[in-house]
Amino acid sequence: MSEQLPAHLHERLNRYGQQHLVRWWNELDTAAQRRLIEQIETIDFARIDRLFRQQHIAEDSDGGSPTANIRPASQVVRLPKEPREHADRAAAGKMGREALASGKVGAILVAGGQGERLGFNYPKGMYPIGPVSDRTLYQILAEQLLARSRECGKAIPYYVMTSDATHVETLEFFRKHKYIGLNATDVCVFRQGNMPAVDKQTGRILLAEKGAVAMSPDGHGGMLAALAASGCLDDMRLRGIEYLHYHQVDNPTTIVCDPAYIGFHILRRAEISTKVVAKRNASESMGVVVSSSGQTRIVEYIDMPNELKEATDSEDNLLHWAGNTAIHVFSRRFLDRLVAENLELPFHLSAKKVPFIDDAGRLVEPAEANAYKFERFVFDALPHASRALVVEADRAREFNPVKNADGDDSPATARGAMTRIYTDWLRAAGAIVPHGVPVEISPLFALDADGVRDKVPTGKKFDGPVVLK
Ligand code: UD2
Repeated sequence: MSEQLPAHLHERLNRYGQQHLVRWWNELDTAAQRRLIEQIETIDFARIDRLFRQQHIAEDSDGGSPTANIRPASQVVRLPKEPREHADRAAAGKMGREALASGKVGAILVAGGQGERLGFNYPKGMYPIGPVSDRTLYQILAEQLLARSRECGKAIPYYVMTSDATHVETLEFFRKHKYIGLNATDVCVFRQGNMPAVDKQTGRILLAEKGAVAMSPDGHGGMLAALAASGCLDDMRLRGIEYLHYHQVDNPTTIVCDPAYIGFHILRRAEISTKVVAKRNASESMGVVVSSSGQTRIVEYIDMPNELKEATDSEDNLLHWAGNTAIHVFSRRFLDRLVAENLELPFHLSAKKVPFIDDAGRLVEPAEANAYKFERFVFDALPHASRALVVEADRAREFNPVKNADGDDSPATARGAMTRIYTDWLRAAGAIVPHGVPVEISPLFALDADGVRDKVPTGKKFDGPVVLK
């Protein structure tokens, strides 16, 4: 018995030229028909249509590029050099620890990405990155949060954003690993929304199977709607959370809930803060923090013309040096306000290879980008902030992401960075670590060099691979 496609859906599909989505309707069993109806109900066809047309207008005309009158980021808290700057950073650390100790701080982990570049068939957070222990990215980041909670004497809630691509396996991972020692009630795993992929030429929505639309996560900017829809924003309010430390799953050297960073955010009365590091070179694939008509913004690397990427100042340094680490602090009231104002972050279209079912019913694996995906970027909230703070971070210490299977920003470079950081801590504590000996320090043993100093006797020699935990 075949379900009838509801008349209102038929009419909507016809109106937007998307009736091919039900071409295989009669081949589907009732359950598949119901799933397809559910998917089609979630699609805002008018928005997809508009976004596709705008993209073609943008492509056809030079359209007043988004980087018309940008200036280098202003109001940056640079890495401390002068004694006063060190004193400022110490005061910020004190303020941050007070906020942590009074239970005002939560953490957001974005882990919904599909991690295509890594070639790993599970959620990226499950990637084994510990240089000696092979502990996963999820474990290393969650252990940091647990260590920070113990240090400040207050549970820090972890809001973990997943997508259809990562949700089930992430939930299973945390359950299987007993939430890495965190209270299960302090880990809120919430799922972001999806957007369909469309054919790059025609704008037609693609089918991934005869009975399923090709859907992808709607970008880390989907976090705003997902925090509201999942009740996580209410949960933050109920817990008295005022500040959220936001970080990506791909960077094991993130200083999760860095007290000085949170402290600067509070002292400078910012609504959103962004940590930046100096880009390695002009062509590095990183968004940059800029000022544009008095507002702080982030321009993604794909939107930045080369002449701007390569522009230098009188000392031959990159004019647009402030690479976006995607480590933010958000004031919860700022997020509340954006949701209350129904702020719709803009969608960015990116050309991708998306397998699809062709008109003859065959699955096609395209050799080149055949489709557009639609993503929201969380940093597009920046222009809506009354004050947006930019804080420089020490790249070698804090920014060593896992993005590519090899080369730059790969598991090898991240493991190398972790070994270097942990070796530095041990040597600073007076231990002896011969060159090339891989050492690993769990956050539960120590969060920094000071923590190691308290636990490792001076002169202790490490002559083989070791995990201190
Ligand atoms: C991002 C930034 C880039 C730079 C770099 C730093 C964007 C568009 N670019 O590049 O400017 O800051 O990071 O490492 O942000 N994610 C979701 N849901 C999604 C998409 C992504 O949760 O729908 C998460 C993903 O799990 C990861 C993070 O967002 O933790 C970054 O995702 P990405 O790999 O798409 O961003 P990338 O590395 O291209």
